[in-house]
Amino acid sequence: MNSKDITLIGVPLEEGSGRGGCAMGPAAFRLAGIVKSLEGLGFRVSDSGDLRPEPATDLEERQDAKNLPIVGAFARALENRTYEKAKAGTIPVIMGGDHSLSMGSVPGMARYAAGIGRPLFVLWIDAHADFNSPETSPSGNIHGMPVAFFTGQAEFAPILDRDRPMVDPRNVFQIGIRSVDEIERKMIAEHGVNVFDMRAIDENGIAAIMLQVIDRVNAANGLLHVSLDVDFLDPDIAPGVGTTVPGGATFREAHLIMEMLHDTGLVCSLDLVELNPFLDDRGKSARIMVELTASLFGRRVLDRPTRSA
Ligand code: Z70
Ligand code: MN
Ligand code: MN
Ligand code: MN
Repeated sequence: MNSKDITLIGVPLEEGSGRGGCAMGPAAFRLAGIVKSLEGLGFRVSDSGDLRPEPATDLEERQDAKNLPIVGAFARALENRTYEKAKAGTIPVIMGGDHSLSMGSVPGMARYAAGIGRPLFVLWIDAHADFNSPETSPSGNIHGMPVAFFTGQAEFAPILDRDRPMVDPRNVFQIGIRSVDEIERKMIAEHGVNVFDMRAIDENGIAAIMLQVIDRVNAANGLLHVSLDVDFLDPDIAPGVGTTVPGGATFREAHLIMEMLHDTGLVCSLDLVELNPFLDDRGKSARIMVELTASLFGRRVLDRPTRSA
């Protein structure tokens, strides 16, 4: 999208992750200078503050989907806020919060995309596939379920309208995957999710993978939602996350993804998730996430001719 307006949406949600800390994420992104850094790139930035919904009284507590009343309430509030801000012509940037928030942001963008007659694609940048359902989840933590939810494969409670636009699982691209549960592995294959695991990155390089993704979105005249989980990055450079997985992406690989995406003009919205400031090392994970956001929105070292579609 070529909008020069960004709306920040704070989502202090941690109940999907099974531990405390992610609720401090929005404050850490602000402290790391996300507003100034985007303004410096020529954007008008409006911070819409933090969502603070009450737990939903119509959703029940259950062991296979922990804290559903509050996670569901956040999903509802965020679906709405994301949709409204996109419809108003701005680019929603969601500051999490744990990854269960994508049960709100992605459906909100799917509703927006359907309204303008374009397909929504999702780039899931994560160590995890997050394709569990309450039936398959080993932990009951909802942050391991959002992809199954927004593709319509885990309709575990009336959280959002069942008739809402879903994302076609074949329009989901996952990059950096290196921790997948047994049943989850079968599910992503069965539903045609496009998965580029760490081995694919090592064998082909990030650039070749990104060109494939970009070509697919371009060919369909799609919109692209980017969902960036801190644990995509190697724990050495980004320790501020509850579920560190060894063998993550380098600083250079992550920046290259963002720079290539910027040049396409296809990105309509962004989730920044799983930052846990309580586990961070002097703010370095918050800072790297803000730097990656700046690269996505056009920070570059040198001008270069843009690659034609
Ligand atoms: C595991 C589960 C997960 C993020 C951990 C872990 C899921 N597959 N997702 N951290 N972001 O419990 O479902
Ligand atoms: Mn995740
Ligand atoms: Mn993850
Ligand atoms: Mn199915």
